[in-house]
Amino acid sequence: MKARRICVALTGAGISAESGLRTFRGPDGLWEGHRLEEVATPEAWARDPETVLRFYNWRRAEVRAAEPNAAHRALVDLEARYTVHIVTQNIDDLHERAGSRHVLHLHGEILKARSTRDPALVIPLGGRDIHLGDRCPLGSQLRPHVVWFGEPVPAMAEAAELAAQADLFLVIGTSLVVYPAAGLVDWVPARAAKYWINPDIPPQGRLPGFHCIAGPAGAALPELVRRLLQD
Ligand code: BJW
Repeated sequence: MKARRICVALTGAGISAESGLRTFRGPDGLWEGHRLEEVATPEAWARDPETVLRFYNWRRAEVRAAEPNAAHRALVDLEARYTVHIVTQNIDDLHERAGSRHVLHLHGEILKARSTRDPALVIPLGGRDIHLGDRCPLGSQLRPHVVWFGEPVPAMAEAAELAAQADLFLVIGTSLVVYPAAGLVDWVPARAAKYWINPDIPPQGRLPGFHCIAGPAGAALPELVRRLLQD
């Protein structure tokens, strides 16, 4: 029997924009006047953990209120023909809630907390938030299970291995400015079919060998998936 073909989709904040979740670098990519770098760093956590927790508690409420959109669902439809591995930079759970079976979170998951003493101690939050004084079983403060600037990206090795196996590689809704995630495109084999969906693709295009589709993921991705399922 022929092996199923492998699709790897690298997704970013833009795929969740039509679910009402803000992107980072858009015109309203600010939170209470803070730049992302002011609240998503280990330095911010050391300086003012209460503000950082408040930022993530607010974001968590937004995620809980959001619903997957047509782009998340199109990636589920693609599983009819491909083994689809989603490598997401997003910390929301919209791919999982849409029904995608293989989701790798490069930058963590907002619905989980982790110990500040043992990073392997990760705790699902259920319906809860995190507050100062909330402790892990080892007795240390809980923090959001996310990857801040300057922190290592532990899932990167697995993501690179997946990208190297891709027959079809999709880049959806990311500005590709944050590394090492943006470097994933360099692992994709030359033989793979490659598409980049984003309403603001620079006119010259930045990714050699990629078919650029300039449009919102909620419209462009279902259309692309329809074509891929017909081929
Ligand atoms: C649509 C759409 C629609 C709109 N449809 N599209 C110089 C100085 C300091 C650091 C560095 C430096 N150079 C490199 C670095 C490293 C740094 C980095 O890359 N910085 C750059 C900003 C310069 N990287 C790191 O620090 C990483 N770690 C690291 O390198 O570790 C090394 C190490 C090794 C060993 C020991 C120690 C260290 C970690 C990066 C972590 C990133 N974390 C964040 C926050 C996560 C938690 C949270 O969510 O709060 O991840 S930052 C933020 O950016 C978030 C995102 O996942 C990430 C990427 O953003 P994304 O998804 O691309 O969003 P946007 O807003 O940028 O783009 C959205 C796109 O959607 C736009 O293009 C729109 O057009 C489009 N769009 N509507 C489709 N409807």
